[in-house]
Amino acid sequence: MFDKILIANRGEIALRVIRACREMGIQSVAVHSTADADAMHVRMADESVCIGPPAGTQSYLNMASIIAACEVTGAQAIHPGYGFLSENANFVQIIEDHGLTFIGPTAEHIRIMGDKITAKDTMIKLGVPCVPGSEGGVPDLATAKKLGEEMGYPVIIKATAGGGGKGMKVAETAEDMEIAFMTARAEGKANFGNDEVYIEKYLTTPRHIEIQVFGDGKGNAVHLGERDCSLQRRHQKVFEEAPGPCITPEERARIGKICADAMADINYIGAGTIEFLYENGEFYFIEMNTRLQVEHPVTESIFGVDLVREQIRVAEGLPMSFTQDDLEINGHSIEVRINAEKLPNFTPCPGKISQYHAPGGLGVRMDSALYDGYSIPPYYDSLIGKLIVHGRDRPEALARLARALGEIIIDGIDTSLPLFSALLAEDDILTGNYNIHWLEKWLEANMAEG
Ligand code: MV4
Repeated sequence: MFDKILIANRGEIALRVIRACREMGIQSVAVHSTADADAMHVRMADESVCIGPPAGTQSYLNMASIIAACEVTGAQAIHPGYGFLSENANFVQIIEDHGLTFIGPTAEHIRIMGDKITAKDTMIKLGVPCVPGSEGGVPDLATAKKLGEEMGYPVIIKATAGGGGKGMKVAETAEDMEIAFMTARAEGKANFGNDEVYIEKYLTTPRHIEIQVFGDGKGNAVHLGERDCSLQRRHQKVFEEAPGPCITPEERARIGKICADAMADINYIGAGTIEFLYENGEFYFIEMNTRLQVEHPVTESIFGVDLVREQIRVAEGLPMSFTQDDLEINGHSIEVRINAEKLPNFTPCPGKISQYHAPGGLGVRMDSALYDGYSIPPYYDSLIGKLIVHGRDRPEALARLARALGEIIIDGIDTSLPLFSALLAEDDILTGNYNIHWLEKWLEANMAEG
């Protein structure tokens, strides 16, 4: 059993992990950059270690400093949160070489899922439905054109190492193929040092549905239903909900079992998310994330489980505290991501919080590291809080979201909060009638970016 865990992250997710540690009677160690000396995660942890200057590359991404912080404090395990080093297979290897435990999947699973061609090939073999497309990588333009003709346009060319929409190009017709193929390749090379690409049929109006999975690393795995994360801007999620408003219990059980069985087959350990595009009643795998995700609280809310506690348990070699049969959905949950950004252009807006008041009451969870007088540093992600609401059904969750949005006070900086009140006035949001393009179209029509 761990006595002490180091959290290699900052902000709300660091607090999230510290909270789980405290409930489990485990000591927590915060690490921080010089810019974060006054951050809430440093205040809340049992101990803290400064690991470097403000830039993420020199602090929260600095593996040597983080390992040294473990040795200095006697922490036996590292929780990576999300982002930073959470999906870095080399980091996992180094942690293990130092006799420490990474709270997360194995280096091998991170590596497999980090390369999208390998991930897709693995999922096909495990019986997970995928988007029709090339078998593996596409070596040259001639092959790409041949595949385009065979599959029928539109198609999408994706860099195997891609992420965040980088290295991804749609070819609407054969005429677009040369530019799309060459651009996807060049972006893969420039951003990830890997020019390998693959091709898929382009789905025009899907929803983004992701399945939460969890494994014990010993051949047992469960699913915790889906989240609908279709409302995105520039590949950043804005509003997430569980269960998905368009997914039936039968569909959930079917795709959930496929995912859980796949994870059991590979002895997956810890939390994972299997991402699908969902169109016309069909699920198509696109990628897998081998980390705890930002939006995990909506799943926790409807299942009444603590995913971080479970991550720590399985990392200690303990079984999960539930089986598939124990997992039952209770009600509906919605999360909105509060960013320090100025609308309408979503310009990052760091600065000093002159007043902060968190919303509360039944069915309201506010995960944030803000406090009165806190200065948001300009060096990191603009996410400053997540408001998660839970209700007995979707209308109750929506009403609670509107109510909680009315209670929040974040003064001194601009935030994305006004966006959510505006979204709640839209019929399509109230009825759940949206797909991956809905938000961008709505912003174009309603925000008139300057
Ligand atoms: C697609 C697609 C349509 N067809 N693949 C975007 C980022 C990466 N995670 C996968 N993405 C997409 N892959 C096929 N075959 C459309 C997208 C996509 C998207 C997916 C999920 C959420 C928002 C999106 C916004 C634009 C494009």
